[in-house]
Order: sequence, then structure tokens, then C-alpha cells
Amino acid sequence: MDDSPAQKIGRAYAEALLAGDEIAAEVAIRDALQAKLSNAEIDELIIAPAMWLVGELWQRKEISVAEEHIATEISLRVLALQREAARLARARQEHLVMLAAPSGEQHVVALRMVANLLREAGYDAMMLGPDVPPQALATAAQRHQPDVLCLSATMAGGSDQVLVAIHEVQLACPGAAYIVGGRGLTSRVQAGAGIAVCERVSDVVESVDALIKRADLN
Ligand code: B12
Repeated sequence: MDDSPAQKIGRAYAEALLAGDEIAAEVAIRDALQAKLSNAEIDELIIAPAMWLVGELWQRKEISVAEEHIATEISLRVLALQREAARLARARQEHLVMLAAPSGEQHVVALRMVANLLREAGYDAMMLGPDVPPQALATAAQRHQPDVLCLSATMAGGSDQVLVAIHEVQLACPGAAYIVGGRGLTSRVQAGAGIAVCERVSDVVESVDALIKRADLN
């Protein structure tokens, strides 16, 4: 039977500790977070067993005191990383991202992916769906005060609809930032202050983080 993700990551983590490789240890813990292991699982299934192994090897004099100290120091730093990830997810809960396909745009698969990724990362995401007229979008933005709006343009001419939507929302909700994506976008839509252009859905969480400003999340 194949090893579970926790077993594989646990092995990688233990190897990293024994090699004194802090970066590899961090990568293993980031992999665990990505694999959706809880902090309790990371503690019980990855960090604790690796430290037990370090203890056994130390007792058997197969590794030195210095190596044991380095392994412990790495694990303590990794615990701080876990705390930081949890804190970032909590901070994201305070922020609302609104998603909409502007007037005439029926394609919403990418936007749904974006909404899923944002929710997974901890953001509050409100999906308005396809073909949302600019005025309706502005009214919704005024009412719910999103920090960021995600808009998609798949069709030729979609750039204009995105620009009209942004213009309307700016009047109703001046503090909002925007992330736009979709193959219908042309150079008419430029990234700039408060506007990010994303080619791939997988870039969206990082882009929202950046727009909301690290300072706010820190
Ligand atoms: C499914 C589909 C439909 C469905 C949509 C259903 C729905 N609920 O979404 C229906 C049947 C409604 C439909 C209708 C039409 N469609 Co259509 N459709 C498609 C199809 C096959 C798949 C679209 C899709 O889901 N792609 C998967 C997503 C994940 O990828 P994506 O949209 O390309 O987005 C990627 C990036 O651009 C980016 N991204 C996109 N938006 C955003 C937003 C943000 C915030 C971020 C961060 C990233 C991001 O992330 C994605 C991946 O990383 C495409 C084919 C294709 N090549 O895409 C045609 C396609 C988009 N459709 C097309 C056309 C022409 C039409 C119709 C005019 C057909 C007709 N004659 O009626 C109508 C127009 C509807 C309208 N007014 O919007 C053309 C568009 C050509 C163009 N550029 O003008 C395409 C390209 C097909 C083709 N090769 O001709 N369609």
C-alpha cells in the first residue's frame, strides 16, 4: 500500500532534521499545510516522531549533541511557521472578496475556481455569478463593502465591460481593489494602483494578499 501524505512528509521532515537542513524542514511543513493536515496532525504525525527518532539516535550516540540541538532548533522555528500560517488564515477572514462576471459574460468556471481558492485560504468570498450589470455590481459593492473585486473577461469585448464595471464600482465603493483575469482581456486593461491582472487562477490568493497589503495582514 502507498504511504499516506503524512508518512511521506514525516519521512522528509525527519531526513531534513538529521541533515540539519532548515529549508527542507520548512518545505516539508509547507507541504503538510498544503496537504491540508491540521496543526495537531503536523505535531503528532510529523514533528513529534521525527524528534523521537532524533532522541533515539542521540541516545545510541549515532548523532552528536550538536546535531540534536540543531534538530530541536529547527523544530522550534517550524512551530513558529505553523502559528504564522494560522494567524494569516484568521486575518484573511476579516476581508471580503466579491466575484462577478460583468455584463454579457456567461463564463464563470474560472471565477468559481477563484472563489474556492480564496475560501480555502481563509478569505470571505461572495460570488455574484454571470452577467452582472455594472449598476447592480456597484450597488452590491456599496452594500457589502468588499476589499477586493474579482472580475473575468472571456469574450472579445470583455475588456470594455470590465472597465465599465470598475468605473461604476469606484464611484460607489472607492476603497475597493480589483483583480481581473480571462483570455478576453486586452491591453486596454492595465495593472496599476489597486488593479492587478492575473493570468491564472492559482495566482489569485497571492494577488489578494498583496492588494490588501501585507501591512494590514501583519
Ligand atoms: C463552457 C463554455 C461556455 C459555457 C459557459 C458556462 C459557464 N457557466 O461558465 C456556455 C455554454 C454558457 C458558453 C457560452 C458561450 N461561449 Co463559451 N466556452 C466555454 C468553454 C468550452 C470553456 C470555458 C471554461 O470554463 N474554461 C475553463 C476556465 C477555467 O478557463 P478560462 O476561462 O480560460 O480562464 C483561465 C484564465 O483566463 C484565468 N481566468 C479567467 N478569468 C479569471 C478571473 C480571475 C479573477 C482570475 C484570477 C483568473 C481568471 O484563469 C483560468 C485558468 O487559470 C470555452 C473554451 C475555452 N477555450 O475556454 C468556450 C469559449 C470561451 N466560448 C466562446 C463563445 C464564442 C461562446 C458563445 C458566444 C457561444 C454562442 N455562440 O452562444 C457563448 C457566449 C456566452 C457569453 N455571452 O458569455 C469562445 C470565446 C471566443 C472569444 N474569445 O470571443 C470560446 C473560447 C470557445 C471558442 N473556442 O470559440 N460557453
